[in-house]
Parts: sequence; C-alpha cells; structure tokens
Amino acid sequence: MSKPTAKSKSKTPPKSAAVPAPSDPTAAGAAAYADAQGEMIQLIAPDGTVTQPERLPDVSIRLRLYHLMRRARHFDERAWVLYRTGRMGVFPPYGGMEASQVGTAAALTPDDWLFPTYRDTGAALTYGLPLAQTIAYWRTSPHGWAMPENLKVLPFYIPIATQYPHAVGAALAERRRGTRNVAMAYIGDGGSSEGDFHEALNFAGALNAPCVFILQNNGWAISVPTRSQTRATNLSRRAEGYGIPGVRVDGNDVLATYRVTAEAVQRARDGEGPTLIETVTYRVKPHTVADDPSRYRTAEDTAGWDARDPVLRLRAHLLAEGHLTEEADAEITREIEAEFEEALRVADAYPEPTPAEILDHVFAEPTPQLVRQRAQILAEEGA
Ligand SMILES: Cc1ncc(C[n+]2csc(CCOP(=O)(O)OP(=O)(O)O)c2C)c(N)n1
Ligand SMILES: [Mg+2]
Repeated sequence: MSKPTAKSKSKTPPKSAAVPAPSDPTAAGAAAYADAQGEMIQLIAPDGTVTQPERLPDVSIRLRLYHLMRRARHFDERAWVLYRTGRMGVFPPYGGMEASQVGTAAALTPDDWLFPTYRDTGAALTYGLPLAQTIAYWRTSPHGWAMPENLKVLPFYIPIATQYPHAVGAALAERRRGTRNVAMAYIGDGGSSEGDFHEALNFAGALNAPCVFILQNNGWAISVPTRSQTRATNLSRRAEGYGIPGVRVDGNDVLATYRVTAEAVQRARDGEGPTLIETVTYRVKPHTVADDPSRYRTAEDTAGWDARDPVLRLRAHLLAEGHLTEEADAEITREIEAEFEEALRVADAYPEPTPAEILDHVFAEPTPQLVRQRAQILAEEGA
C-alpha cells in the first residue's frame, strides 16, 4: 500500500472530531439524573426506601406493577438471546426503562389508546399486546403487523415523532364521540426536538385534547447525548410553552410513574386537557441489538445505572415491607418463563410469510396500486 501523501492526510479528520470526548457522553444521562433529583417526583429511592408514603399506590397495584415489570424485562432478555441465535429480527431493547413504560401504560384502561414507538415493547405488552404477536412483530413477520381489533394500540412507530399528532387526533375523535377515553403517546428525548412534537402539544393544548404525552428522556438519541441535542435541561418545561402542565418524574421509580400518569389520565378524562410527563431514565442497553455503544460511551457511564435499576428498586421495597417473599418471587419467575415459552411455541408455529403478504394490512381496503402490485408479486413467484 502506498504511503498517504500530506494532502490525503490532511483530508482525514482527526479522530477526536469523529468520536466525542468520553467526558461528554459520560455526563449525559447520569448528570441529568443528578440535576433532576431535586425537581422530579419520586416515591421510592433507588435503595427501595419510601420517600413519599402518602402517595404510594395500594399494595395490590404495587404487586401488579412488579409482575408487569418482571414480565417486560423477561421479554427484553429473551429477545436478545433469540436475536443472537437467529430467531428474532433487529430489536430495540428497553431493559432498565421498565418503570418508565410499565408504570405509564398500566394507568390506562382498555378503552383508551396507546401510541408506542419502536422502543416501547414494554408499554405495549403492559397494555395487552399478546406475547406471540409481539414476538412475530419483531421477527418482521406479517403475523405481527395487524394489531388485534379489540386492542386500541397502534403498531410501533418507527418514524420519530409522527405518533404525537396522531394521538391528538384520536383523543379529539374520542371526545366527539362523547366518551371519556384518553390517548397516550410515547416519544424519546430525541423525538422531542422534532416539529411534530411541538405541533402536537400546541394542537392538544389549544383544543384541550384528552391526551397524555410521555417523553422518555433516556439520555440518548442513538449516539447523541440529550445534552448535545438541546440547551434545555428540563424537558418537561417544554409544556409551559403550550400552556399545559408538565411533570418531571423519576423514570426508574414505577410507583412514581404510575401515580403521576394516573393523575394525568384522570385530568384528561375530566375534560381538563393534556399533560406532558418527562420520565428521567437511562438507555442502559445499546440503541438496538445491532448497535455498539462502546463507540460513543464508556462502560462506567452505564454501570452507575445498575444501582438505579427499576425492577430491583421495587423488589427491595416489596421485600422490606413484607409484601413479597423470595419464594413468591421465584414463583413469578416460573410463571413468566412458562408464559413466554408457550408464546414462543405459538409464534414458531405461524406459517412462513410469503412475499405478497408484505402488502397486506397497509389499508383496510387495498388501493388499486396495491392490488396490481400484489398480482405482480404472485405472478413473479409463480414464474
Ligand atoms: C423522522 C425520523 N428521523 C430520523 C430517524 C432515525 N432515528 C431512528 S432512532 C433515532 C433516535 C431517536 O432518539 P430518541 O427519540 O431519544 O428515542 P430512543 O431511541 O432513545 O428511544 C433516530 C434519529 C427516524 N427513525 N425517523
Ligand atoms: Mg432517547
């Protein structure tokens, strides 16, 4: 190989320009959490100690939230293993964000609406998306694409922020129909810099839409730390610009996320309009199972978050208060594992998808173009 000339050398950007300095991303999530401590709602501290006893949900709700978080985590962990063995497609993990997803989704009733992003499998499972269908979805199988007719959950949104205006539309439709149902939509810190986010908040505020907006600040938009995305340091305050309440909550405390969301849902049902809830959490895992975060952040950065694990936090609380025993916990593990393996058997038994199915489930009634394209695919297959 020839030696690089001085000219070609000067074209290569210095390494430090391409890879952010470690101190920058390291600060992003952990520092945001530390900054937020004083101003975010928290009911139990990271070690499980109760900080606001008067606001704790009933024990039956606490136990339900624990079960749902364990179930969500199990899915996340199994998805990794299945991906590595070629039995799952590219999957965006949410491990470590269960309190942010489960606590919020559990505050809805089945008559409401849920608008999840690709990150929110934990929220969709909590809301009732069947396990086997969810597995099929992340296998990119058409068997996972059409949401069950009796479940008001939208397919996972991949284009950032588009779900927010859609949720406002669904909320307004519910009000026109004279119901008390609400629409809840999720977004990430990165998504909250998109125009759709701001338009939706303004639209919802101006028309007093029964909406609950969940903004999961997990410290990262792929490789870009929240700090570099915006100069705003408290994303819940974005609500002020639209005249609606903004709440900042410890996104790793499921009792807090549940309590705050249940209150926002109630306000929306009572005609008091939308709320923005920022859940301060952290994306401990890579962006997707195909991402390598060691290229843009350090292992120490993520390690600090183990101590704030949402599942272990609630577990510590329940054990300390005598609401959970080690035996009961082991039984939950057995139950969750058996449920998942059964769902996997069901998903494995779905017939192999055929190429023409890629056009099914796009519209309720296919357009003339889709009818033509389907016929063409079938003809090519037969050829
Ligand atoms: C409209 C649009 N622009 C860009 C992308 C590419 N993209 C995929 S994920 C992502 C980062 C989103 O970060 P955030 O909103 O914080 O969500 P998180 O992945 O952390 O859950 C981007 C820019 C996209 N999917 N859609
Ligand atoms: Mg993010």
